[in-house]
Amino acid sequence: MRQRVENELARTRVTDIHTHVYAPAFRSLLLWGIDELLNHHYLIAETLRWGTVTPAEFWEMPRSAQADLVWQTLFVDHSPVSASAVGLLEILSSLGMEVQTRDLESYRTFFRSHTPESIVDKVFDAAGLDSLVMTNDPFDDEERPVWESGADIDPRFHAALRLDSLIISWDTNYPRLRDWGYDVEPNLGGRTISEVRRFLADWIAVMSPLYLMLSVNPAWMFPDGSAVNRLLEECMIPAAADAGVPVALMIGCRRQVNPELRLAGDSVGIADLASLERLCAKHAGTKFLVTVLSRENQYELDVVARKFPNLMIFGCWWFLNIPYLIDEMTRMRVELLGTSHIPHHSDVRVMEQVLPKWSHARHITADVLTDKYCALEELGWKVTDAEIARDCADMFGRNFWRFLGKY
Ligand code: RAT
Ligand code: ZN
Repeated sequence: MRQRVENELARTRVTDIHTHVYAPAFRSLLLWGIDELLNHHYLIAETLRWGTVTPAEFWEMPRSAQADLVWQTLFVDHSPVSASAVGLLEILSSLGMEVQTRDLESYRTFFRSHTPESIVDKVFDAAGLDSLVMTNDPFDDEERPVWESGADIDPRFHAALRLDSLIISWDTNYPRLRDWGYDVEPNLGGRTISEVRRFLADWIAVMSPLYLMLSVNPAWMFPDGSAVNRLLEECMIPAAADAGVPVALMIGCRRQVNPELRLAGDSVGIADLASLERLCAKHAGTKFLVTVLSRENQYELDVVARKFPNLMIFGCWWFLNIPYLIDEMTRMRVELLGTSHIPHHSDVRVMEQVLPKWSHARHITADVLTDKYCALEELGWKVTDAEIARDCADMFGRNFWRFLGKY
């Protein structure tokens, strides 16, 4: 049974529904190569724990020296046993490098023989990826001009319109909307709501996003009359409805608990998922794609998903994306929801990271499904290869496209 499940999973094509990588048209925004892999913020956080340099000293260093320090600290001075460190070695190994040489310069040489396009093709092929979804922010000054130039974007890279800059950072960013010709007021008065709707419609027309996305902190309560919820309910949800796309919510990240660590400075907190229930109930006609950061919320999230067909839960987000917790969460979801969920997304920032992410996803899903199918066979229920293939295709992509109404 294990072999049959593995065979089908090896053939299953993946849609990676949330990442932070960009199509090659976005040029330097597409991160790839050994120095970027070493400078991933997950590894930076682990390096700074050893205290050989302060965060301030680290940020002063040139990029390649930062990568050298991460390598020295996490791979030479200590054994690379954390999930992120193992993941890096898995990348090197699956691209054909010898990890035992521990020769950082030879890894640099390997990547120098590639181009962004060649590395994208190589990892899409090796990871069995059909397509992925980027995270796209019109407030990003490097990203916006690429969209405005009408660049030709590799069709394997879909857009998602991320609205944290607009909604969570409203107080900082509303003046930029004014600069761009939208008549908005800080307190959301006057024409603000309709002008924000116009802004969203304009960017939806430019990006054709598969969904609109927002992350909220664990203290998020719904409803509460806050500016965040007004912008969510009066702008984001209606704009998504007009575009016929879901609203994606990521719940439970406490941003910048240690700002010195920059991107690595965010933390986690337990959220109140009764708010999510009230949101799904009030907006029954809206489809919500949701992931939650706290391990403690996972059981509750699965139960909420049982109550609301307009809620599709996805992925093992961020710190949850370690084999130990992916296994736990996938088992619990399968037992509570069958195959009607999206168990994995990669959240990668550096292109090659999809390799270990999706090999773990396949491996752990094989463990879980094998146990379940074996239990069925003990009851006399025979599972066909076609049924195994169907279940894998659902969980690795089709449930997403079906939820979008595009399958
Ligand atoms: O997983 C990450 O890399 C985080 O830094 C976040 O970007 C998070 O996934 C998010 O989308 O907010
Ligand atoms: Zn993310």
